[in-house]
Amino acid sequence: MRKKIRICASVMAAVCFISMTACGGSGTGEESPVPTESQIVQPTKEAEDGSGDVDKDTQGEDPTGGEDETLENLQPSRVPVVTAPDVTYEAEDGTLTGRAKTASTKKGFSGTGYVDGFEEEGDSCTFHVDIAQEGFYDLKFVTASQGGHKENYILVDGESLGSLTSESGEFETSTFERVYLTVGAHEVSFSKSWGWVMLDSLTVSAAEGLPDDLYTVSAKLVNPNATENAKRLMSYLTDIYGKQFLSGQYSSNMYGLERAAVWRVTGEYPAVLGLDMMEYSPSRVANGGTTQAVESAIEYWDQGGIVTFVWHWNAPEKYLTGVWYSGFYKEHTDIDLKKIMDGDDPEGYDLLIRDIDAIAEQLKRLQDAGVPVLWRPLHEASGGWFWWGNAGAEAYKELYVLLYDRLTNHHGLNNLIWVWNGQSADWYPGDDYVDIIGEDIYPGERVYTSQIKKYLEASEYTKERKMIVLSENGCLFDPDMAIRDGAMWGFFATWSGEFVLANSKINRLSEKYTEEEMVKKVYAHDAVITYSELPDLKNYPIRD
Ligand SMILES: [Ca+2]
Repeated sequence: MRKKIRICASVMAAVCFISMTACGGSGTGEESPVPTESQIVQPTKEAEDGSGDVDKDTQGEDPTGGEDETLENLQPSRVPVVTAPDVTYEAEDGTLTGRAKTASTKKGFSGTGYVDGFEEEGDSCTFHVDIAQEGFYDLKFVTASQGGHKENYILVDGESLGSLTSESGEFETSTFERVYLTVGAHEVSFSKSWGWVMLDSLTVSAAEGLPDDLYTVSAKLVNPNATENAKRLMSYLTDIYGKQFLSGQYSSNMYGLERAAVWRVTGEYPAVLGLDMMEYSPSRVANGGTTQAVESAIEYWDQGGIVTFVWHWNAPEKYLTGVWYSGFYKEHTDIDLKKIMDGDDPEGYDLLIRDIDAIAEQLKRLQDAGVPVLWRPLHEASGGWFWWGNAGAEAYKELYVLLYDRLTNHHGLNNLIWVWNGQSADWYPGDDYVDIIGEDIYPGERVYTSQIKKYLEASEYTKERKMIVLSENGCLFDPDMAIRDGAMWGFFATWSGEFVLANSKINRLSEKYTEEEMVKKVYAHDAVITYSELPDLKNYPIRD
């Protein structure tokens, strides 16, 4: 069965508003949220000449597209487990740059000392590692913090692998799991991000194989009353999990510039459209905030796409102390979640319920239209930059469960697939409230590594296997590296604005975070599902 969908050019132009939000610790979030006239987008090339029309195949007979044989080949390669013995390299024997210097005052080190003085950008210590057997290795760094939680960069041969965390004032091991190393010489660098650590040594040891059941997840949703369409969507996600990645992109709406920019260079649209409930927060509505996010989600689902919603929950008016449209950041509100959850601010509790009920109305519109939602509220909590993450894990978990209960049991919202995005085991609310685990990762500019470390960490938040997704990303990852490493993110969802757009008013791709060649590679990759490759989700078979 073939189905052709036409997008009306005039509608496309009329509803193109700029996406104005940014997210988390890496976002900007300070721009005016109300689109001005100058932000109304002019018709783009494909809108004018109709080249933006979407052809969409559906595969009614075989919803997986009959590619099972190919899929088998795409499963993370079972690279043989390395058998080489551990080798330890002392930091004091490494190559130091900038202010990094050897020291021996603090006891507990191995070798003849350690390295400190990581103070300025560029301060680093490089270990020269020799590898005799190709495969995956764990890099075990021994560090001591010079004052609480610290994060610093790890690079292998100049490629960033992400951040290494040091917590203790005593020398302790922090492991970077599953780093792929070829035979020969490699440079492993510890480079200043936050600085203020003492680096003692690096031990390179053979990594264990991945757990056999890493991608074996249930399609059963935590809400026993989940709608058919929610079950169908989760069944599809489960079927492709461990084999393929769904492409995703945050954008202000279906015709947003971010999607158009991806299409312009790849000829493909993302399978998942990322949207925000932010403007439905009562304190934004009161200030004139408007959005068409729900309408757009309905249209996208109707046209065969998948939608995910985050909620930048703008705190109730009475707690806003800074810029009203930044009222989800802790700095712009004096709301005390612990006080509210402890029963010491009953008015605050009522206001939170009022806000939840306002969002429930919007989610209800989606449910009434048959739209299942990959629902990601209270995100990035453990980072502490949002007010819901600023009062500790316990208050957050109480709020998460309250939100789940209110939406599910009070409002009867059964179209939600719950994507938990607290990003720390201590903040996990329990298996009964989570369908999918999301990690948001902004590794820097043009860092295409798989982020396997975060993937494996997320897999250990719970004993029951849950699907793991990259719920927000800055740059894209290289699918070949992810498959090799086993970082089989169920979907990715690139954040909006500067992460994709070179200019906030036209659909020109920015190469700051991801180069055009990599965007093309990702969207053309056999293991990446684009919008045009989605099956007919409204008739997809429901798995147990
Ligand atoms: Ca040492």
